[in-house]
Amino acid sequence: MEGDAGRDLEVQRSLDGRVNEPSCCLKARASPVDSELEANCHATVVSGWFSDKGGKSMYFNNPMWPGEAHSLEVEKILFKEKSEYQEVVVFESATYGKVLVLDGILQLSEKDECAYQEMIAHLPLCSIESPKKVLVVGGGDGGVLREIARHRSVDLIDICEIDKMVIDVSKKYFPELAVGFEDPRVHLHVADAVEFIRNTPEGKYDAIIVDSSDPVGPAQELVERPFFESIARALRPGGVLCNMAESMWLHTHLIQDMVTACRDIFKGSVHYAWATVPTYPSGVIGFILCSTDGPPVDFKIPVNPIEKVEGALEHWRELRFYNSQMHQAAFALPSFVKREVSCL
Ligand code: SPD
Repeated sequence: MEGDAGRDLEVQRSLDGRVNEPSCCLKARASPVDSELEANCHATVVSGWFSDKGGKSMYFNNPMWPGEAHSLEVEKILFKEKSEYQEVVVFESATYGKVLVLDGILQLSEKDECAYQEMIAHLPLCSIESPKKVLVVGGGDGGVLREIARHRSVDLIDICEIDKMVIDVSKKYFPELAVGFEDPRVHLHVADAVEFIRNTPEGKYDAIIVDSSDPVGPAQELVERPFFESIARALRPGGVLCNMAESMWLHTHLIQDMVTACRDIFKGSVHYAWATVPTYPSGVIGFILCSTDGPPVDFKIPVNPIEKVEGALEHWRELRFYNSQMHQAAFALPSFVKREVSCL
């Protein structure tokens, strides 16, 4: 129920003396879809606001950003269900469009998803000549696939996502991202990525892109050495990895651990790049870029500039964030990062 009817409901509840009832519960009761969510809507939304909370809370124990909460005003909860792996929530926000949340952590908003998906895809793919075979780990929303599809040279895009519910929800609520699944070069594997990569033939991929959630719970394995070792094995000589690598404002220790592991395992180059994404904690997100032993890769200068890739700028929709200047700028690091993370 929308508009007047919803407002009436809110007034009526107040007259009933339930003035402390948070508006999210009132909104939840105002439509048939949301009423199923009523009992649990506090898990993610309090008084009409979603908060990406660090530290301990009633439902989450997310140690990634203790002492902070990042909030968006919620217009309406559109979906909330527990999959086999995590709680999946979609809500309409007041100012960032629809938002996808997994286990209480914001994964993307329609307004700023372009920055993350474009950078994580084009930083590696524009750093090598004619990428052909690409693997995406995670990325079940399809946004990274949409970006990879801009590269005509690519003839195979494997994606290994563990949670089918993320894919289904994205197809329903985020068609601008899920359009990535429509490309005929895409082969979907709903599976555990650790297992999948372990069984991948040696040297199969030119590029691997790890678009994971934060390393708490099941994604923890995705920042550990054995996983990086399998990735290095699955890449051809001079192949490249681009791995989501958190925030330089919040996670220099984690970044250091990843850089150290990658320097040991990948015998080519290892670099850190970053981009602004306003809805992520601290407003930035980083990427670790590595190449295996083989033809040298200079990540800082795109040898395969997107502006020269035929049809890339407009494929499905215009690029919104990435260009060759942003590529080069992404590798400039603040002094404190250079100090705190050695070998960068
Ligand atoms: N702190 C949130 C990091 C989210 C990384 N994955 C986002 C998925 C978008 N395709």
